Amino acid sequence: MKLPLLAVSLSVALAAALLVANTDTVRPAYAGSPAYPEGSAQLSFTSPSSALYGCDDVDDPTVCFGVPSTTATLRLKLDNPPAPGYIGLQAQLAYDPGVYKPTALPADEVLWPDSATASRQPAFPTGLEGIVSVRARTASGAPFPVSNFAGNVFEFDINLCASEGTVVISLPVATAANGAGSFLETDDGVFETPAVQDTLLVPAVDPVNPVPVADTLTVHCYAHYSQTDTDGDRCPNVKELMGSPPQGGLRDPEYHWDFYDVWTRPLGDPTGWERERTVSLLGDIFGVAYRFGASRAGGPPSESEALAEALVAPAPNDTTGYHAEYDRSGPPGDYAWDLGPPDGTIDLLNDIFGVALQFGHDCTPFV
Ligand SMILES: [Ca+2]
Ligand SMILES: [Ca+2]
Ligand SMILES: [Ca+2]
Ligand SMILES: [Ca+2]
Repeated sequence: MKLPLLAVSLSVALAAALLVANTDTVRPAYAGSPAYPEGSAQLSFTSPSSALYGCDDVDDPTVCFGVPSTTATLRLKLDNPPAPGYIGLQAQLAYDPGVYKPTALPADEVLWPDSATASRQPAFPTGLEGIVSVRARTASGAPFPVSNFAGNVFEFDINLCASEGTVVISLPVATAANGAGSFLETDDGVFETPAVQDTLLVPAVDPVNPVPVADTLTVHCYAHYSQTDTDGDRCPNVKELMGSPPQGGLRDPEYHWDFYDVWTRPLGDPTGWERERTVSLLGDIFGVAYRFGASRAGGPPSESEALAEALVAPAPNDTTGYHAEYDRSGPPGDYAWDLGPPDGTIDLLNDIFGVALQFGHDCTPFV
C-alpha cells in the first residue's frame, strides 16, 4: 500500500499545479433575468440599495445577498412601455417573509417622473401583510397626460430577513382574480399586464395556485462573515452560495461532500486533528494520498453513516486507515471537483485526484 505513495504524491502535486489555473470559473446561472417576450412592457427589479450585496447583475438582478435584520431599498424599473404610452402604473410586491417599511405617503415610493397622484393597498399597511400594491397616475382626473417614460418607477424599503436563510420576493401581475397585481393603464381604459417571467406560489395572492409574476429576486440572508455551516463541510453557507469555486462557491449548503477539507494536523500539534476550511497540498491532498488503498470495514457506508463518521476526527495516530471524510465517489456533478458521497475505498481517480481538483479552495469567511 505504501509503495506507490511517492508516485501518487508526485502525480497529485503535478495535477494540483496544473489545475490551479483552471478553477476560476464563473457561475453559469449568474447571467441575469431570462429574456422577456419582444414588444411587452417589462417590470423588473433593478439596482437595489447597497444593503444587498453580491448581486449577479446589478441592473437586472436575480440573486443577491443580504445581511439579516437590515432594511434594503428595492427598486423596480419599467422597460419597453406600450407604444401609445400609458397613464397609470401599479406595482404589486410580494415579500413574505419580510417586514415592509412603508413611507409616510405612497407618492414617496414612486420614482416615475410623470406621476401626479399615488395610492396604496392596503391603505395603512402594518408591513406584515406580505404584499403591497402602489398605484400611480399622471393626473387625479381626466384628462390624463400620456407618459412614455421607461426607467426606474418605484422603490420599496423592506427588512428582508429576520434571520439567516433564503427569501424570494416577486412581482405578481394583475389577473382576473388578482386585480391588485402589477399592470399599466393606457388612455383607452385598457389594463396591460407586464410580461410574465414565471409562475410562483404567492400565498398572499392565492394560497393554492401558482400565480404569474413579472420578476423574482432571490435573496440569501447571510453576513459576509457568517459562520453558519448547515452541512458541516466547514464551508459557510454564504460562501457555498456565491459564484467563485476557489472562494467556496457554486456549492450546495446542504451537501457535505462538495468541499474536500479533510482532518489535518493543526500547526505544532502532532496528534490533534482539525478541518481548517482550506484545501492545501500538504494537509488535505497528501492527507488523502496517505490513506490511498484503505477500505472501510463493513463495506461502503450509507450516506448518513458516512456523514456521521466523517464528522468525527480520526484516532490521534491514524494517518493511513480508512476514514469517510477522505472518501468520495464518482462520477462528478456539474464540475469536475464536485464528487459524490463516500464509496468505501480511497482510490486515485475519485479521491486523490478529487481533492487535488479543489486545491486552493478557501472557505475562510470574508472579513
Ligand atoms: Ca457548508
Ligand atoms: Ca456543501
Ligand atoms: Ca484543510
Ligand atoms: Ca472513494
